Amino acid sequence: MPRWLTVGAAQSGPISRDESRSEVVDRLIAMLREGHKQGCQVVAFTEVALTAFFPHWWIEDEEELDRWFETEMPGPETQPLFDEAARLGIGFQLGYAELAIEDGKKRRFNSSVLVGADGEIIGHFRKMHLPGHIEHRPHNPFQNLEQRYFERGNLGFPTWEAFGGRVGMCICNDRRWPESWRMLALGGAELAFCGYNTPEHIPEHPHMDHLTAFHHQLCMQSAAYLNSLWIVGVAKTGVEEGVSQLGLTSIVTPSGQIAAQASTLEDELIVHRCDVELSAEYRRLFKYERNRRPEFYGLIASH
Ligand code: CDT
Repeated sequence: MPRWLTVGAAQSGPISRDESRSEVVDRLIAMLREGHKQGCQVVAFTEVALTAFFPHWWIEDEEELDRWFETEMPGPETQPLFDEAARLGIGFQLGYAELAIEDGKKRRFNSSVLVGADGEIIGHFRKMHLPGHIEHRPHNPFQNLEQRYFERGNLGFPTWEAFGGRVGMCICNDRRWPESWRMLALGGAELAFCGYNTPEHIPEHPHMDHLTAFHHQLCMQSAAYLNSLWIVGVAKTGVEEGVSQLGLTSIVTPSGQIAAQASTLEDELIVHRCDVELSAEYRRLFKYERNRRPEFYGLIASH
């Protein structure tokens, strides 16, 4: 029996450095409404969806850095997105920079939330694999300071019952690590969301630039097939403050095939009616119960 879930992937075009949260939220709401018109039950937004991707700049002043982060979710500027989603009865996934006070300490994470059709938060994820560098590299055309501005996530790769299936999240660089997908699959994820900000140019390895799109597709399609799950990859794309970013927002089936893909470098919603049961069918085909066992590999995995 199929389990239908209509999913939207809401790609963001560039966000300028001085664009306000409210202006960005309006853009996200426009895509949410479009998703509702097209029958989506859930719409996924990208990584750090509320601002320009600030790890591309060297920021020394702590107060200035903090302004790129959300201290509450929802907060005053994001509440309209939650309200509109609840009004439309549609869920969403949102990536954002999170500033939390934990153990009396200020902590910064690259995070995402999964929100139900009632506007309530179902799940929270913090990016595990942080790319880039800590120090200023003034000779590079742009920075990649995620290792400076964020801490590694401390929530693991949880999964949740949501939208008629088991759902997980990872964020951008997490997609390049088989362990991320494996943990999600061991947690039973049948569908996973992954937002990304991926520059087309790799400053220290320019001879790899032409492989950026290939490596992205390779990760998404192989991860979907090797773990029998749907993957919804959502880009921040276009030329953002001088950094050209990959598009190719796509919905990939557990067969590894691309079911839907964006064709622009702007705000664009793509939609696909996913049969979540296809994940279970591939797992039956490969006899996951018998064959996918962490102890085969000496792995310690919670699932
Ligand atoms: N945001 C993010 O994680 N970006 C990285 C850039 C890495 S450069 C190889 C990514 O994996 O796409």
